[in-house]
Amino acid sequence: MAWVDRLKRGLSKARSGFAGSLGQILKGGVKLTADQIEQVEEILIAGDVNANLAMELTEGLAEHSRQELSNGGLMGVLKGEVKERLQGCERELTLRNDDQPTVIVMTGVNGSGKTTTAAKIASRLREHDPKIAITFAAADTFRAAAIDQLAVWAERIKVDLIRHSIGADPSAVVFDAIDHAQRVGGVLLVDTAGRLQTKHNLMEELSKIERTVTKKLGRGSDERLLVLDATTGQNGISQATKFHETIDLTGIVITKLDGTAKGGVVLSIWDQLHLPLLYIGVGEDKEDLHEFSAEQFVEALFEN
Ligand SMILES: Nc1nc2c(ncn2[C@@H]2O[C@H](COP(=O)(O)OP(=O)(O)O)[C@@H](O)[C@H]2O)c(=O)[nH]1
Ligand SMILES: [Mg+2]
Repeated sequence: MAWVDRLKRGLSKARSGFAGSLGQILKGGVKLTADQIEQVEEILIAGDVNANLAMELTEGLAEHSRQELSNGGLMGVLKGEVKERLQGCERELTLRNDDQPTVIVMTGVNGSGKTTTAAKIASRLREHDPKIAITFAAADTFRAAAIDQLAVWAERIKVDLIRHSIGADPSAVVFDAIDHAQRVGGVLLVDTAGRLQTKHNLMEELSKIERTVTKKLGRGSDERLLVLDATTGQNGISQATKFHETIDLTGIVITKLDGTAKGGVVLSIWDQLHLPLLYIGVGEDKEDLHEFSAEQFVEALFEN
């Protein structure tokens, strides 16, 4: 199945709660009443668009609604406004072209999709370049199952895996993994733990991993990606802020936009954090992760 179709299928629930009800109001051909404008704002907020942004978007819409727009015209205006808002939020994954390995650290709370996303990114990199060397660092040493899960992916995608036993120091795993990546080159993807109950330790651990990278390579990691579960909605913003304070994130991956997620979280994250969105995930298969395109996303989300 082509990506655009996967995207549309994944966003089908988000769309029905969003475009469906918006489409009714934004049919065009008539001026919007103050009531309707308020309704639009409410629908956007219910779809996880943060209140400020929802207000700004509807203000723009209200202005246009004074003109006589043909059928569907106002929906087009809204899409245009959203796309304009998302300008600058797309960015490709950094890949070094010197002789050093590219180091990508995956972070995020438990269950957000770090391990699967690391695997999906590896698989996409392979697709683009079949000869690229890829190493996984199993730096989530908290649970044996976490290491095994990464091992299964490593076997499936045929990438190297550097692992220690359960309970080992994650930074020691990263240390060895960098050694390995320096020999084989290419890309090192570091899978980390995300337990919430020991948040302070988690943040310390992430800082220590980053220090290990710096000590070993004389520079920081190339990407520090936060993997965010879209179904956490506005909570995602505060999560992102905390991670950003600790490890100076370089970008975001939003997962689980399929299911019950409301697509507006994508707009809110960019609006509030201005961190680029590299990939979005709309399912569990490895084909369900893709480089983010604002144009595609907005079209899929607001399609009637
Ligand atoms: N529906 C859906 N499930 C996902 C997506 N990304 C990851 N998952 C699932 O979420 C669960 C937790 O993922 P995992 O990678 O283990 O999370 P981690 O704890 O952050 O490493 C797994 O069952 C994944 O298959 C997505 O985009 N959509
Ligand atoms: Mg994991």
